[in-house]
Amino acid sequence: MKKIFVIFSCVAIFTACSSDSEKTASTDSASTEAAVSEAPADSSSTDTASTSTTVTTTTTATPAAGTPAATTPAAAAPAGAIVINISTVSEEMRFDLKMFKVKAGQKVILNISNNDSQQHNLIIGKIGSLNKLGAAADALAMDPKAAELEYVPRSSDIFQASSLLNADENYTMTFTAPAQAGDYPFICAFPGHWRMMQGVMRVEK
Ligand SMILES: [Cu+2]
Repeated sequence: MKKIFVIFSCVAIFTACSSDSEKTASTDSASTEAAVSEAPADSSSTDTASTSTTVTTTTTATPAAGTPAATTPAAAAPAGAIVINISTVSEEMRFDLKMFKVKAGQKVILNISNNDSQQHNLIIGKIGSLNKLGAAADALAMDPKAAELEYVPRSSDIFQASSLLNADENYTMTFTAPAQAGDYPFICAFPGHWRMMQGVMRVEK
């Protein structure tokens, strides 16, 4: 009899937990699709703790069974990864970071938040490619396929690119930093934006 009761309560707890996490998941991703893991970017406002939370949520895309995860969030952070949060600044046509630094070969998790009412994206180019990428971005204004391309120019100088972000949309870019140290320019490639919306990812040895 006792056994049955124990089993029953386990099932009850499990059901409660999993329906809970479903609820959180659906409210968080209510905004739209695009972003891989948009939840943490918003809800994490306190720095150090949130950094690890962000990482965990990125890796643990499906909550469900492993309920104990809730109490040990930092565990799944990829070793040596760096988390960078960058946002567009509302009404100012710029990113809030002019530069961020990463280590060569390091795993990078770049959380991009579009806090502006306009659409923006973020592309990272090869060393020295700023003007070329800017020109390619401006040329998109004449390209009938630009929207389809999410305003990412067709260019071999692009190292990483986000999708086009609507107002209040977030995007998480995960990549391995280049092995070669140097300054890698990033811009918003929506035509005309790059002159204001640019910065540098500095890769250090
Ligand atoms: Cu833009």
